[in-house]
Amino acid sequence: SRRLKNITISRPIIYGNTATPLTSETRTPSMPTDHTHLWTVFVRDPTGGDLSYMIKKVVFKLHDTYPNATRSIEAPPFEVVESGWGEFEIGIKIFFISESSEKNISIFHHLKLHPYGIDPAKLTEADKNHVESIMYDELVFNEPTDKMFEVLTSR
Ligand code: SLL
Repeated sequence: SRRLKNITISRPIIYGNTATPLTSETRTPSMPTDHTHLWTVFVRDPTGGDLSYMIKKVVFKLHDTYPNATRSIEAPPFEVVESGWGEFEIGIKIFFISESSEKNISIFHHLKLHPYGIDPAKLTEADKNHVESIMYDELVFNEPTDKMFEVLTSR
């Protein structure tokens, strides 16, 4: 596959996490009793579309306190839903479709469980019940292969 010189093409993604405190309704018997939160870490299209046309898999590396800390997600939604008690850095490795010949990219996300950064006096129940930390980023493809260019521009 040929590479297209002097061409740069980018596509937006969002990544990050949502978290909510566990309650008697959401806690399940299989969860360790010291777990306090339910959370989801994800990579998504900002407009809600399916990213699998360009992303082959996303590998999420959780804290070593988790069983099977390396979670390889090979189909959308590219996300991991877990419970836990602590915040930590999650490694996120994005792998592109093979036709792209693109190297995988690594990003890090600090899992946020607590609603800090808001004036405690203004903290509402809604703020305490739903925490999120979401980043916007652009995947930049320099001199993409002709196949990748076609994949990216045909939608
Ligand atoms: C630290 N930030 O530096 C903490 C680590 C680890 C989080 C947080 C539960 C794992 C499990 C969990 O929330 N680990 O029970 O499977 O020490």
